[in-house]
Amino acid sequence: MRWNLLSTCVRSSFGKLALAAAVSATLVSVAPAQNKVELSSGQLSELQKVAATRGLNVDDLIAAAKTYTPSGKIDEYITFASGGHSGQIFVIGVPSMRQLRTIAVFTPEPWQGFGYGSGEDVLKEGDLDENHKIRWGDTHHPALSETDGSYDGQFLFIGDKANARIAVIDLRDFETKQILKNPITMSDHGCGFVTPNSEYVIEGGQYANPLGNTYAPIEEYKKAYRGMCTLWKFDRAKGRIDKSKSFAIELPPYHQDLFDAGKLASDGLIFGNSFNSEAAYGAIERGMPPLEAAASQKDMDYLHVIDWKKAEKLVEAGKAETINGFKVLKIDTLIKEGVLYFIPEPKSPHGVDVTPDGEYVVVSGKLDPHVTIYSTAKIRDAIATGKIKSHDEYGIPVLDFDACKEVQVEVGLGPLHTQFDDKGYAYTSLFLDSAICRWTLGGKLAKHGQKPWTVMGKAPMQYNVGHLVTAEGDTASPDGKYMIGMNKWSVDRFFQTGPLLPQNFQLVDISEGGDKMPVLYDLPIGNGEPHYAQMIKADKLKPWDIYPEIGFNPHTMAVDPKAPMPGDEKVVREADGKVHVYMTIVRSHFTPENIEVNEGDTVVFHLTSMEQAVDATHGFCIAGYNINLSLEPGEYAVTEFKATKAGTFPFYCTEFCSALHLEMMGYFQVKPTQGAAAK
Ligand code: RUQ
Ligand code: CUA
Repeated sequence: MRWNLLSTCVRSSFGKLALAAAVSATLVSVAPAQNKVELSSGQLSELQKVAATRGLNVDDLIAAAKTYTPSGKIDEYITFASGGHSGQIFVIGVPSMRQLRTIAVFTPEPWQGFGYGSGEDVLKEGDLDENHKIRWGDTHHPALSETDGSYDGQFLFIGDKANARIAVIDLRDFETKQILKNPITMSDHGCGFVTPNSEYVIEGGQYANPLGNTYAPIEEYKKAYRGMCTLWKFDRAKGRIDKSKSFAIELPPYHQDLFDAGKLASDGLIFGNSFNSEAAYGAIERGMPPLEAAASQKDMDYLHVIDWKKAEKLVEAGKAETINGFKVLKIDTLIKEGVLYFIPEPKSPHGVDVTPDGEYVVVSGKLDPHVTIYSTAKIRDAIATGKIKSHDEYGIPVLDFDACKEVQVEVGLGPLHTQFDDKGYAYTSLFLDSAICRWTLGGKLAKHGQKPWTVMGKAPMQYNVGHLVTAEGDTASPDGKYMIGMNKWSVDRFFQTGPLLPQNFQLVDISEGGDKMPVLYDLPIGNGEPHYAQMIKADKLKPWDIYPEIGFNPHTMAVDPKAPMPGDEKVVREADGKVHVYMTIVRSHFTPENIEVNEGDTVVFHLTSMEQAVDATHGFCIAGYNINLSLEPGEYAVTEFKATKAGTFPFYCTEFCSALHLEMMGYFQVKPTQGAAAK
């Protein structure tokens, strides 16, 4: 028989497809030896019909086959993407690009019961003070915990640029365990990035502030305002940051931007870039140039090089000062002890990314079509031999640019961030070109037969790509294979959802070399503006399917002594004067079902889910009191509130958990007190 070529959309590339090659065969086989797919002529014409009606070409069919993940099959990689100003983290499977979960971090989220009667302590820890609650965040840079420079799948950290905060997420239950407010500044950006064994989580500042969150007139900017880089000490056994062992590095009031920790060859160093080495602070109202112009006058800004192992020793030796209760190493100490050096970098730089071998640091220049590649060996040598060209206004030694530079590669317009693969390639996002540039690395990572530091090709992005992520692409052992371009604009890619459009995550196949980088899938992100992401091999994650024991408190990661077990259910007024409700939950029943308190009582609900079946989650909401909890199998939750409103308030389960889910309810009644009844 003869194949009828697709009528609407066949491109010449159709001929490339194996199926079409065997034009006169009745059975056509598609390569993979271990999973031989055979299409009968009937199936092939069915496929052609579907393609024709849906307007798909052969490349589309191949992309679909590379990403389509049949029901029940699990993705090879998991991506943790920052949720931007949604304040959350998105969990996305690769290559299917299915969104698996949102992790509530800085913003209350009712489905997870985060911030609606539970998780309050975590959120509170991140408040400015009692009167200044913060209930959102601008998440930028998630960082997976590392062992020897590679992801270990245990913890996840992320910063809040808007309020200079950092959060710790435990990947056993994907829940936020800790939020800390930086005590010395109000905004950050390069947060978080981990040192190779997660000894510290790095939080680089952004907009300079008088340290300690105090006031100083703006005219005193150069004198009173400072930048910073904070090293949060991570206690892996506890799964928490230890604030008492954490410290900050004082920096000049340039706007520090992104940071990365050295590894292998550069272990012990931290690299950070900065813009606004002009120390501009705006004041267009007073006839000065606008900030964006004033901050872009000089040709060079400064790459910061911090020796964190030396800094740690100085802190241990008591050389830090205390600002707002937090240890800070001041600039003069850093200079005297040789902890901090600058290297010129082309103006208005953005990303700073250490190569997998730790031998090079790649810095992009937003206003320069090059990436500048510094050799970490040359940097160490310049420090050791004192190749100091000048000092900045604050006396910080500036190393000679040429002595530290390895090479510059012209990648295109608006370079921002760089990731790596297992084939000796680097990938740099180009914001203005709306593309990702693939170029070859030099040194030990240069692959035989390729010219180092050479552009291989570009993958077009739709549109305005900011960050990008490749599989384990910022570690000592990248996988390559997949890349996601994280595009700020989507313009014409999706249904127009009013004037506010989703962002566009584009999955790119980077498994082949040269200039081959086909886009496989577009995933609209309709929540906040994502920034960075990390993509980890799925089998490195070992999440719990249910909590390990009944009565488990996710905030203490232990069985809670207060967790009620069957037989303990009761409503009692305890010595603290509060009414305690001890409740157990199991399909499809709350015990007790009727609860009555007096108006004005403080009520504490202790709830244990007795469930042991995977995915048997119950919700618990109380009408009128802004409460909704989520109780995963085995979980214990506690919520406390004042019964200030008299009346009858049904409570019910918010998860469709069983055939009798609608019957899973009860009444919470608040009896009016004398005075209230009279009103
Ligand atoms: S940074 S787009 Cu988004 Cu925090 Cu470079
Ligand atoms: Cu439990 Cu619905």
